[in-house]
Amino acid sequence: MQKPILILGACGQIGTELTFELRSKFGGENVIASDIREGGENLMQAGPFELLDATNYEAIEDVIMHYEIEEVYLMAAMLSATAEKFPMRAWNLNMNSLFNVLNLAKEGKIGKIFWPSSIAVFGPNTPKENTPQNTVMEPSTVYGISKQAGERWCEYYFKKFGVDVRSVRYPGLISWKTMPGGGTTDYAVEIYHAAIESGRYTCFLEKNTKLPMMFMDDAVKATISLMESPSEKLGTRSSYNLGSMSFCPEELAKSIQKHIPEFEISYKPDFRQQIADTWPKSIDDSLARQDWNWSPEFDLDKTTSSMLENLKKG
Ligand code: AKB
Repeated sequence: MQKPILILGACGQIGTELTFELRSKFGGENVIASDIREGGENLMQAGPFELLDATNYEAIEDVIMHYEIEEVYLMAAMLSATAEKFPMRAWNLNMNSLFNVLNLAKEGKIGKIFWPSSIAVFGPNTPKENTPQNTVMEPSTVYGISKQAGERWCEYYFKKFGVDVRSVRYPGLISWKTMPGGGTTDYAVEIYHAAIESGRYTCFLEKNTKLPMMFMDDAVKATISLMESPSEKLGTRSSYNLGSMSFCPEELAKSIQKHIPEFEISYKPDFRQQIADTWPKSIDDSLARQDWNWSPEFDLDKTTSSMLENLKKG
């Protein structure tokens, strides 16, 4: 029998889709969605929903005890662009929420944790192409520093206390159900909405800024498949590199023009350009492929077809 799962940050870009998928797999009543704010009706009505602040240890503990939670997916975080504006808030949210779930697991109150890291753990001195799992990191953003520190703490809690924590370094994620909020890779979602609504888009990154990206279906598949892997197969307890496709805004625009030939893009880089310039262009994810059979399904054109088709139905 499936033991209950708690999603913290269920109303965000990844949290929403993860909640839908876990509910369809394990039944609505076994997946408790929670967030600091209310979400869409279909998320709140298809199973239990709790208003919950991921930085409040006692409140999380109460929910865990009430539902007899076994697994927690901690999806609440402040992303790269917003974190540059509110460094201390970002540090507090990103770190305290992680300590809360790590400590609950250390005390034996939950069995397994998923915590997302990001390509933002890498920095300007990291090799940019085919970035290895283990390499120079030195992140230079508030968000990247919090994710790198988080990775170190995950590995520490695993080694020192046997906490079963699992993680991937997500690239930019592209989805149509929920908008991303406050990230540097958000252009890759905004552009599809703009293509349909107005036929034009002004991009906040330069046309040749290549970044690792992934379609949401692949990201959800990776997350669940990592969580279902036997513990002894997982040699990495900091966070796994996770790759799929890499492209720049100009290539994305060309992919959209195959469906909407009159689509126009222009470029007006802002402060997010400096963040993107410090991140990898492509990722070596051979360890994830080897340890838990990771393999993505969506390339750029398949992503574009799915995004445009679903947004048009809208
Ligand atoms: C962001 O742009 O901040 C995120 C990320 C790559 O972690 N999408």
